[in-house]
Amino acid sequence: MTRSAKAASATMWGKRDDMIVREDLPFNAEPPASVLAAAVITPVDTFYSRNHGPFPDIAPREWRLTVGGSVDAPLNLTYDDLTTKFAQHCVVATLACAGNRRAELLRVHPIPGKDPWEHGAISTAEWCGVRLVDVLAAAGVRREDELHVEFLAPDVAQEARPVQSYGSSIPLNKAMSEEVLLAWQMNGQPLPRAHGGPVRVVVPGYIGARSVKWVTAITVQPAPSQNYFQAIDYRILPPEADADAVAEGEGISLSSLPLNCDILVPTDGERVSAGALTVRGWAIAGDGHSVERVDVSLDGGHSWRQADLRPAASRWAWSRWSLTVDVEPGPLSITARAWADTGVTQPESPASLWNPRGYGNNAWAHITASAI
Ligand SMILES: Nc1nc2c(c(=O)[nH]1)N[C@H]1C(S)=C(S)[C@@H](COP(=O)(O)O)O[C@H]1N2
Ligand SMILES: [Mo]
Repeated sequence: MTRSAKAASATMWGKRDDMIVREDLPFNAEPPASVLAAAVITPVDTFYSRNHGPFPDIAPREWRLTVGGSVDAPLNLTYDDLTTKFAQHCVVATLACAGNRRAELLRVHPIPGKDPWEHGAISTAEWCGVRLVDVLAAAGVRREDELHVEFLAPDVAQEARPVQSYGSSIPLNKAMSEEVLLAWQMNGQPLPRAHGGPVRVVVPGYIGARSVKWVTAITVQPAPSQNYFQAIDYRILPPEADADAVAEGEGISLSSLPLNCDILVPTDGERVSAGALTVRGWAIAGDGHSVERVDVSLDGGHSWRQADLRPAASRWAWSRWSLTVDVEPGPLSITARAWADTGVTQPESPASLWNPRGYGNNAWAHITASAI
């Protein structure tokens, strides 16, 4: 596909024309790192878009949501029911695709058939809607440990085996946490179709794959979803596994995001002026934890300096950091690592994390540039 055709698909879905379009259909696009760096709350036209099928086209008045399974009073809700019968809540939350930073993994060893996401399969928005726990309570959910909540959507994924519509699940304990929303607004606008409008699930702190867009069915059930994207995909397989031959339930299912950080400015290969250089990026800790420190190294991790860390907009949003350093003319190697309130820091190399589907890269962030 030509660059202009890809730019046309970005425009069609309300995205900036400098988005890096990985696939046209299904539409998969990430913003350039320097653009992502510009704002704490990512504008809708800049927010990454990750899809496994064509977008359903559901008018709010036609949309229905069923809530069933291990509940005493199954529900069949209209858009009006959802938006008027429950209290509204907003959460600033970062969504990150489990495949963000995959490009660094496939420079270790190839990962055929998977999009080579660089720095941009992560974005932050203010989401507004109702708490999933309020809807589950209205349905008389049985509060038993070990239950799971499955979300299903109508978009059909040709890549799934067998071909099926998108779905996934989260444990009931997480589903009952106040940060999990059924959202119909993103940054104060009606949720755009590309991001799951009219209504999507937002599961802050978990990989993006669990935030099911265009959700139409919620089922409380004794086991995780059998959907391809829960039972087969979005799992960390051992390096020697054949990703095309794994059975259901093999590998480690991804749920909460790992501690991670990245460098957005300067960008890979950029030529900057010698002298004062402000390095910028983000950091996030796992499932509701906080980032306590970010270190930056200009010598591959021999020595470190602490970056200035700004308070996160919420417990569920990335923390932004920056550090102004003095650089001499010549090649530049910039590395960053974050520390969480639990005292853990990130693994050093993508090589130690390589896995056949290229998920969960949270190695030290690293870019090279040059000063002139
Ligand atoms: N119905 C549906 N929901 C979905 C997906 C999808 O393909 N279909 N992709 C998931 C993945 S892998 C991610 S990372 C996020 C991306 O959300 P965004 O496109 O709003 O950025 O949506 C998730 N929800
Ligand atoms: Mo994702």
